[in-house]
Amino acid sequence: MKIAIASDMHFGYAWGTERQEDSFVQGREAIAKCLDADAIILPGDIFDSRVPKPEVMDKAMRVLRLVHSSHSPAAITGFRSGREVPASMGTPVVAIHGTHERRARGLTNPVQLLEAAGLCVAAHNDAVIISRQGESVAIHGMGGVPEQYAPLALKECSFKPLPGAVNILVLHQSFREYVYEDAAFLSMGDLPDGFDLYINGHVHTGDVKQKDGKTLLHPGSTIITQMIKSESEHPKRVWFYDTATGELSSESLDTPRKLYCLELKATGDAAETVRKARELLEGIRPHNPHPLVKLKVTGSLPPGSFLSTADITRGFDSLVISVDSTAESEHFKKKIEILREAQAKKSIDEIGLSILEKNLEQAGYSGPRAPDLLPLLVEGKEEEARKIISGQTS
Ligand SMILES: [Mn+2]
Repeated sequence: MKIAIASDMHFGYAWGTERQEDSFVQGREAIAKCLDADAIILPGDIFDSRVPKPEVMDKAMRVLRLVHSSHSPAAITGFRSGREVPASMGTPVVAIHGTHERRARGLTNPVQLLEAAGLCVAAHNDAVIISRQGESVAIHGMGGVPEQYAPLALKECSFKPLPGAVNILVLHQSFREYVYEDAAFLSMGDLPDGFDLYINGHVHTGDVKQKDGKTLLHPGSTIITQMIKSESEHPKRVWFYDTATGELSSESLDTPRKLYCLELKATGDAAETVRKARELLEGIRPHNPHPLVKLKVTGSLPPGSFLSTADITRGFDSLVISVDSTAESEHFKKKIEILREAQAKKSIDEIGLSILEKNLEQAGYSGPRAPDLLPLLVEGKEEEARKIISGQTS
């Protein structure tokens, strides 16, 4: 069978900005390129937020409805959980929720909404069996969980390859070997043995890793979100897995914006730096859609001087520019560094969770449900959160 993979489409990303259509344009191209496959896997972050606006839901559903226009010879024939097999969706789509879509137990996440609309099946803590003429592929899935809980959550799912089938395990986490060196994060060694392919969403740069006889595919995102060099060097793409040969191949997308990562060392005063930055921007050839430009300014400016981003970007209406400056005076630099450090290592969710965990610790609560509490509090479900803390629900 030919299994297509399109990850991290981030529907709704940059909503309300010049880039608000990007996720849908690129997501549509990705899905269209997957339509001749037997089945499609979406390894999380299909949406950019856990409660997408109806406008975002509408556009996303119209993209995913493309699968109804194709007719795969393969079909969903069962679930590890034994739940009911849904009606045909043209080409079967198997999805997990990512970190951006995760909500507390008992609350509906947007991937479950897609399932309710007949646009995918959610594979979290389950395995979806897809069959074609006697051949079966079991797609096992675990949706994104806060990183420090991933090793335990993976164990609790007790994934085992299904005998007689090609087995794929789909996750949405950071691996400490490849993302951040953090001992609490998931490691390749935590992956259950015996799967033919491991797929991990979350990482926005696509590549294939091999370790201890295991093949781990990071499909990468279909949209540029980070504006970093690795995203400008690797194409945005969809992947294909041939279950007969075990081969992975990819097809690049044409619709993503071009990304330019520029660097400038501040030498003279602020005005001189602005002039040099504008010279660099003038060197970028116009293109449609408008290119993304990340301009990094290093070096240092005279004490007390301040670099005006507005002065640099004024008039460049056909570029989407982001200026990142470390050339401010020492006083600003220290403050910026603290913020940057906090942002780079942790998402807002993770920062929120660690603050909550500290408070719980002080309050003497040491139960395992802390990751469920934050989303409940965000939703204003204080009574339910209180019940968990007081041990009234398991
Ligand atoms: Mn993502």
